[in-house]
Amino acid sequence: MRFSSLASELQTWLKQSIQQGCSPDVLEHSMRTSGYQGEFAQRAVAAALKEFGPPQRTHEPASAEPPAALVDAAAAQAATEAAGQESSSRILAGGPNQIDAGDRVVQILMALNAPRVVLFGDLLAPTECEALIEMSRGKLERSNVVDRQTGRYERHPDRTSEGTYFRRAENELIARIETRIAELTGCPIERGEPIQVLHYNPGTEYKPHFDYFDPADSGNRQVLSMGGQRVATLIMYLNDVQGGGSTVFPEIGLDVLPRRGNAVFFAYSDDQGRLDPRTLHGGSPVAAGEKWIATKWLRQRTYTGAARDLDQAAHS
Ligand code: PD2
Ligand code: ZN
Repeated sequence: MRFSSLASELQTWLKQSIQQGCSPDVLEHSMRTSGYQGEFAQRAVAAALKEFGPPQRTHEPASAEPPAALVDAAAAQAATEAAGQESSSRILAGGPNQIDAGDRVVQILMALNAPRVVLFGDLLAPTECEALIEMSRGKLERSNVVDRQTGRYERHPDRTSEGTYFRRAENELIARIETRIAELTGCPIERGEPIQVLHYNPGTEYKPHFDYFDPADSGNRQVLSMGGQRVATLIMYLNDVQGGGSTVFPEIGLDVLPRRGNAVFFAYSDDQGRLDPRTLHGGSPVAAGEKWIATKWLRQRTYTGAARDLDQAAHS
Protein backbone atom coordinates (compact mmCIF):
# COMPACT_ATOMS: atom_id res chain seq x y z
CA MET A 1 0.00 0.00 0.00
CA ARG A 2 1.29 3.45 -0.91
CA PHE A 3 0.98 6.10 1.79
CA SER A 4 -0.12 8.60 -0.86
CA SER A 5 -3.12 6.42 -1.77
CA LEU A 6 -4.65 6.94 1.71
CA ALA A 7 -7.37 9.54 2.29
CA SER A 8 -5.68 12.88 2.99
CA GLU A 9 -7.25 13.28 6.46
CA LEU A 10 -5.92 9.87 7.41
CA GLN A 11 -2.47 10.77 6.05
CA THR A 12 -2.43 13.90 8.20
CA TRP A 13 -3.52 12.01 11.31
CA LEU A 14 -0.90 9.27 10.81
CA LYS A 15 1.87 11.78 10.16
CA GLN A 16 1.05 13.88 13.23
CA SER A 17 0.63 10.85 15.48
CA ILE A 18 3.99 9.40 14.42
CA GLN A 19 5.69 12.73 14.93
CA GLN A 20 4.17 12.88 18.41
CA GLY A 21 5.72 9.50 19.18
CA CYS A 22 2.75 7.12 18.99
CA SER A 23 3.72 3.47 18.75
CA PRO A 24 2.50 1.39 15.78
CA ASP A 25 0.37 -0.70 18.15
CA VAL A 26 -1.45 2.36 19.46
CA LEU A 27 -1.99 3.69 15.94
CA GLU A 28 -3.39 0.42 14.70
CA HIS A 29 -5.64 0.08 17.71
CA SER A 30 -7.00 3.62 17.28
CA MET A 31 -7.71 2.95 13.63
CA ARG A 32 -9.47 -0.31 14.36
CA THR A 33 -11.73 1.27 16.96
CA SER A 34 -12.55 4.00 14.45
CA GLY A 35 -13.86 1.39 12.07
CA TYR A 36 -10.93 0.45 9.85
CA GLN A 37 -10.33 -3.21 9.05
CA GLY A 38 -7.41 -4.72 11.02
CA GLU A 39 -5.42 -5.66 7.93
CA PHE A 40 -5.94 -2.23 6.38
CA ALA A 41 -4.88 -0.48 9.62
CA GLN A 42 -1.71 -2.58 9.77
CA ARG A 43 -0.75 -1.78 6.19
CA ALA A 44 -1.57 1.92 6.50
CA VAL A 45 0.57 2.25 9.63
CA ALA A 46 3.42 0.35 7.96
CA ALA A 47 3.22 2.68 4.94
CA ALA A 48 3.25 5.74 7.20
CA LEU A 49 6.26 4.47 9.16
CA LYS A 50 8.12 3.89 5.90
CA GLU A 51 7.40 7.48 4.97
CA PHE A 52 8.14 9.19 8.30
CA GLY A 53 10.51 6.76 10.04
CA PRO A 54 10.03 5.07 13.42
CA PRO A 55 8.56 7.21 16.20
CA GLN A 56 11.03 9.07 18.43
CA ARG A 57 9.36 7.91 21.61
CA THR A 58 6.95 5.05 22.06
CA HIS A 59 3.78 4.25 24.01
CA GLU A 60 2.38 7.75 23.71
CA PRO A 61 -1.40 7.65 23.37
CA ALA A 62 -2.80 8.94 20.09
CA SER A 63 -3.69 12.59 20.65
CA ALA A 64 -6.95 12.49 18.75
CA GLU A 65 -9.09 9.92 17.03
CA PRO A 66 -8.40 9.11 13.37
CA PRO A 67 -11.00 10.31 10.88
CA ALA A 68 -13.96 7.98 10.93
CA ALA A 69 -14.23 5.50 8.11
CA LEU A 70 -17.78 5.95 6.88
CA VAL A 71 -17.85 2.47 5.46
CA ASP A 72 -16.85 0.77 8.69
CA ALA A 73 -18.71 3.07 11.04
CA ALA A 74 -20.91 0.23 12.25
CA ALA A 75 -17.83 -1.78 13.23
CA ALA A 76 -16.49 1.24 15.09
CA GLN A 77 -19.70 1.59 17.03
CA ALA A 78 -19.76 -2.11 17.89
CA ALA A 79 -16.14 -1.92 19.13
CA THR A 80 -16.94 1.13 21.25
CA GLU A 81 -19.91 -0.57 22.84
CA ALA A 82 -18.03 -3.84 23.34
CA ALA A 83 -15.39 -1.86 25.24
CA GLY A 84 -18.14 -0.64 27.59
CA GLN A 85 -17.94 2.92 26.32
CA GLU A 86 -20.93 4.98 25.40
CA SER A 87 -21.42 5.32 21.68
CA SER A 88 -22.61 8.61 20.24
CA SER A 89 -24.48 6.62 17.60
CA ARG A 90 -23.67 9.25 14.99
CA ILE A 91 -22.45 8.15 11.59
CA LEU A 92 -20.46 11.25 10.98
CA ALA A 93 -18.46 12.36 13.98
CA GLY A 94 -19.03 16.02 14.81
CA GLY A 95 -22.17 16.17 12.67
CA PRO A 96 -20.65 18.02 9.68
CA ASN A 97 -23.01 19.46 7.06
CA GLN A 98 -20.49 18.89 4.32
CA ILE A 99 -17.36 16.85 3.73
CA ASP A 100 -14.24 17.93 1.89
CA ALA A 101 -13.69 15.04 -0.50
CA GLY A 102 -10.36 16.34 -1.78
CA ASP A 103 -11.22 18.02 -5.05
CA ARG A 104 -14.86 18.78 -4.20
CA VAL A 105 -16.98 19.69 -1.19
CA VAL A 106 -19.85 17.24 -0.88
CA GLN A 107 -23.08 18.15 0.93
CA ILE A 108 -24.71 15.85 3.46
CA LEU A 109 -28.45 16.05 2.91
CA MET A 110 -29.69 13.24 5.14
CA ALA A 111 -28.16 10.68 7.50
CA LEU A 112 -29.84 7.68 9.09
CA ASN A 113 -28.06 5.56 11.71
CA ALA A 114 -29.69 2.18 11.59
CA PRO A 115 -29.29 1.03 8.93
CA ARG A 116 -26.56 3.44 7.94
CA VAL A 117 -27.80 5.49 5.01
CA VAL A 118 -26.38 8.85 3.94
CA LEU A 119 -27.67 11.04 1.14
CA PHE A 120 -25.01 13.22 -0.46
CA GLY A 121 -25.54 16.31 -2.60
CA ASP A 122 -23.19 17.57 -5.31
CA LEU A 123 -20.97 14.53 -5.25
CA LEU A 124 -20.66 14.82 -9.03
CA ALA A 125 -20.61 17.97 -11.14
CA PRO A 126 -23.24 18.20 -13.94
CA THR A 127 -20.46 17.95 -16.55
CA GLU A 128 -19.15 14.77 -14.91
CA CYS A 129 -22.65 13.24 -14.97
CA GLU A 130 -23.03 14.10 -18.66
CA ALA A 131 -19.59 12.71 -19.50
CA LEU A 132 -20.35 9.41 -17.74
CA ILE A 133 -23.60 9.09 -19.68
CA GLU A 134 -21.91 9.86 -23.02
CA MET A 135 -19.08 7.40 -22.33
CA SER A 136 -21.63 4.65 -21.60
CA ARG A 137 -24.25 5.21 -24.30
CA GLY A 138 -22.65 3.15 -27.03
CA LYS A 139 -21.79 0.09 -24.96
CA LEU A 140 -24.86 -0.79 -22.92
CA GLU A 141 -25.89 -4.41 -22.48
CA ARG A 142 -28.83 -5.96 -20.68
CA SER A 143 -28.02 -6.35 -16.95
CA ASN A 144 -27.64 -9.79 -15.39
CA VAL A 145 -27.83 -11.30 -11.93
CA VAL A 146 -25.95 -14.28 -10.54
CA ASP A 147 -27.78 -17.52 -9.87
CA ARG A 148 -27.54 -18.25 -6.13
CA GLN A 149 -26.98 -21.98 -6.66
CA THR A 150 -24.90 -22.22 -9.82
CA GLY A 151 -23.07 -18.88 -9.76
CA ARG A 152 -23.94 -18.41 -13.46
CA TYR A 153 -24.83 -14.96 -14.81
CA GLU A 154 -28.25 -14.69 -16.32
CA ARG A 155 -30.97 -12.23 -17.26
CA HIS A 156 -33.75 -11.97 -14.75
CA PRO A 157 -37.17 -10.28 -14.88
CA ASP A 158 -36.38 -8.58 -11.53
CA ARG A 159 -33.60 -6.55 -13.16
CA THR A 160 -34.49 -5.02 -16.50
CA SER A 161 -31.90 -2.25 -16.77
CA GLU A 162 -28.99 -2.15 -19.19
CA GLY A 163 -25.48 -1.27 -18.16
CA THR A 164 -21.76 -1.13 -18.69
CA TYR A 165 -18.54 -0.96 -16.63
CA PHE A 166 -15.36 1.04 -16.37
CA ARG A 167 -12.14 -0.56 -15.22
CA ARG A 168 -10.53 1.03 -12.20
CA ALA A 169 -8.83 4.27 -13.28
CA GLU A 170 -9.82 3.48 -16.89
CA ASN A 171 -9.60 7.17 -17.76
CA GLU A 172 -8.98 10.48 -16.00
CA LEU A 173 -12.64 11.05 -15.11
CA ILE A 174 -13.11 7.58 -13.63
CA ALA A 175 -9.87 7.91 -11.63
CA ARG A 176 -10.94 11.32 -10.33
CA ILE A 177 -14.33 10.04 -9.19
CA GLU A 178 -12.79 6.95 -7.57
CA THR A 179 -10.34 9.11 -5.62
CA ARG A 180 -13.18 11.36 -4.48
CA ILE A 181 -15.25 8.38 -3.31
CA ALA A 182 -12.26 7.03 -1.35
CA GLU A 183 -11.81 10.41 0.33
CA LEU A 184 -15.50 10.64 1.13
CA THR A 185 -16.00 7.13 2.52
CA GLY A 186 -12.55 6.49 4.00
CA CYS A 187 -12.53 3.26 2.02
CA PRO A 188 -9.32 2.82 -0.03
CA ILE A 189 -9.63 2.79 -3.81
CA GLU A 190 -8.44 -0.83 -4.01
CA ARG A 191 -11.46 -2.02 -2.09
CA GLY A 192 -13.85 -0.60 -4.68
CA GLU A 193 -15.32 -2.64 -7.50
CA PRO A 194 -15.16 -1.00 -10.94
CA ILE A 195 -17.81 1.67 -11.50
CA GLN A 196 -20.94 0.41 -13.22
CA VAL A 197 -23.25 2.72 -15.17
CA LEU A 198 -26.88 1.65 -15.47
CA HIS A 199 -29.63 2.93 -17.72
CA TYR A 200 -33.37 2.46 -17.23
CA ASN A 201 -36.02 3.09 -19.89
CA PRO A 202 -39.66 3.65 -18.92
CA GLY A 203 -41.09 0.54 -17.26
CA THR A 204 -37.71 -0.91 -16.33
CA GLU A 205 -36.66 -1.45 -12.72
CA TYR A 206 -34.59 -3.42 -10.24
CA LYS A 207 -36.88 -5.19 -7.77
CA PRO A 208 -35.88 -5.14 -4.07
CA HIS A 209 -32.74 -7.16 -3.34
CA PHE A 210 -29.62 -7.16 -1.20
CA ASP A 211 -26.30 -6.03 -2.60
CA TYR A 212 -24.35 -8.28 -0.21
CA PHE A 213 -23.82 -11.93 -1.02
CA ASP A 214 -25.41 -14.57 1.16
CA PRO A 215 -22.43 -16.71 2.28
CA ALA A 216 -24.78 -19.69 2.61
CA ASP A 217 -25.40 -19.75 -1.16
CA SER A 218 -22.95 -21.98 -3.02
CA GLY A 219 -23.26 -19.78 -6.12
CA ASN A 220 -21.70 -16.89 -4.20
CA ARG A 221 -18.42 -18.68 -3.39
CA GLN A 222 -16.66 -17.30 -6.46
CA VAL A 223 -17.72 -13.67 -5.97
CA LEU A 224 -16.82 -13.78 -2.27
CA SER A 225 -13.31 -15.00 -3.12
CA MET A 226 -12.56 -11.75 -5.01
CA GLY A 227 -12.18 -9.34 -2.08
CA GLY A 228 -14.54 -10.74 0.53
CA GLN A 229 -18.02 -9.51 1.29
CA ARG A 230 -19.41 -6.27 -0.06
CA VAL A 231 -19.73 -3.79 2.80
CA ALA A 232 -21.46 -0.77 1.26
CA THR A 233 -23.06 0.66 -1.87
CA LEU A 234 -22.87 4.14 -3.36
CA ILE A 235 -25.48 4.94 -6.00
CA MET A 236 -24.74 8.16 -7.92
CA TYR A 237 -27.59 9.76 -9.85
CA LEU A 238 -26.55 11.06 -13.25
CA ASN A 239 -29.79 12.72 -14.38
CA ASP A 240 -33.09 14.09 -13.12
CA VAL A 241 -35.84 11.57 -13.86
CA GLN A 242 -39.17 12.83 -15.12
CA GLY A 243 -41.24 10.24 -13.25
CA GLY A 244 -40.52 7.29 -10.93
CA GLY A 245 -37.12 5.65 -10.67
CA SER A 246 -36.53 6.29 -6.97
CA THR A 247 -34.28 4.04 -4.91
CA VAL A 248 -36.57 2.44 -2.34
CA PHE A 249 -35.78 0.84 1.03
CA PRO A 250 -39.06 -0.96 1.79
CA GLU A 251 -38.04 -2.20 5.26
CA ILE A 252 -37.48 1.32 6.55
CA GLY A 253 -39.99 3.19 4.38
CA LEU A 254 -37.35 5.31 2.67
CA ASP A 255 -37.63 6.56 -0.90
CA VAL A 256 -34.62 8.39 -2.41
CA LEU A 257 -35.51 10.47 -5.45
CA PRO A 258 -32.94 10.68 -8.23
CA ARG A 259 -31.33 14.12 -8.59
CA ARG A 260 -28.41 14.75 -10.89
CA GLY A 261 -25.11 14.80 -8.94
CA ASN A 262 -26.60 13.42 -5.69
CA ALA A 263 -25.72 9.99 -4.33
CA VAL A 264 -27.07 7.60 -1.72
CA PHE A 265 -24.62 5.61 0.39
CA PHE A 266 -25.58 2.67 2.58
CA ALA A 267 -23.53 0.18 4.61
CA TYR A 268 -24.85 -3.30 5.32
CA SER A 269 -23.51 -4.05 8.82
CA ASP A 270 -25.69 -3.42 11.84
CA ASP A 271 -24.18 -2.28 15.14
CA GLN A 272 -23.31 -5.88 15.99
CA GLY A 273 -21.36 -6.24 12.77
CA ARG A 274 -24.01 -8.52 11.24
CA LEU A 275 -25.46 -8.14 7.73
CA ASP A 276 -28.54 -5.99 8.14
CA PRO A 277 -31.65 -7.11 6.21
CA ARG A 278 -33.07 -3.59 6.60
CA THR A 279 -30.76 -2.64 3.72
CA LEU A 280 -33.17 -4.38 1.33
CA HIS A 281 -33.55 -1.88 -1.52
CA GLY A 282 -34.65 -1.60 -5.13
CA GLY A 283 -34.86 0.73 -8.08
CA SER A 284 -38.55 1.48 -8.64
CA PRO A 285 -39.90 1.46 -12.22
CA VAL A 286 -39.21 4.54 -14.30
CA ALA A 287 -42.60 6.06 -15.15
CA ALA A 288 -41.48 8.78 -17.56
CA GLY A 289 -38.19 9.79 -19.13
CA GLU A 290 -35.07 7.75 -18.49
CA LYS A 291 -32.79 7.11 -15.53
CA TRP A 292 -29.00 6.92 -15.44
CA ILE A 293 -26.99 5.95 -12.37
CA ALA A 294 -23.42 4.98 -11.59
CA THR A 295 -22.81 2.52 -8.76
CA LYS A 296 -19.75 1.78 -6.66
CA TRP A 297 -19.72 -1.28 -4.43
CA LEU A 298 -17.13 -1.46 -1.67
CA ARG A 299 -15.56 -4.66 -0.36
CA GLN A 300 -13.93 -5.84 2.85
CA ARG A 301 -10.58 -6.24 1.13
CA THR A 302 -8.87 -5.41 -2.16
CA TYR A 303 -11.18 -6.29 -5.04
CA THR A 304 -9.39 -8.72 -7.32
CA GLY A 305 -12.07 -9.55 -9.87
CA ALA A 306 -12.53 -8.21 -13.37
CA ALA A 307 -15.32 -5.83 -14.35
CA ARG A 308 -17.19 -8.80 -15.84
CA ASP A 309 -17.35 -10.42 -12.42
CA LEU A 310 -19.60 -7.81 -10.90
CA ASP A 311 -22.82 -8.18 -12.67
CA GLN A 312 -24.78 -9.64 -9.85
CA ALA A 313 -26.67 -9.14 -6.67
CA ALA A 314 -28.59 -11.56 -4.53
CA HIS A 315 -32.37 -11.62 -4.71
CA SER A 316 -34.59 -11.07 -1.76
O1 PD2 B 1 -31.31 2.04 -9.76
C1 PD2 B 1 -31.36 2.04 -8.55
O2 PD2 B 1 -31.87 2.99 -7.92
C2 PD2 B 1 -30.83 0.86 -7.85
C3 PD2 B 1 -31.52 0.42 -6.77
C4 PD2 B 1 -31.04 -0.68 -6.12
C5 PD2 B 1 -29.70 0.19 -8.23
C6 PD2 B 1 -29.27 -0.91 -7.49
N1 PD2 B 1 -29.94 -1.32 -6.45
C7 PD2 B 1 -28.07 -1.67 -7.79
O3 PD2 B 1 -27.49 -1.45 -8.88
O4 PD2 B 1 -27.67 -2.52 -6.97
ZN1 ZN C 1 -28.77 -2.82 -5.29
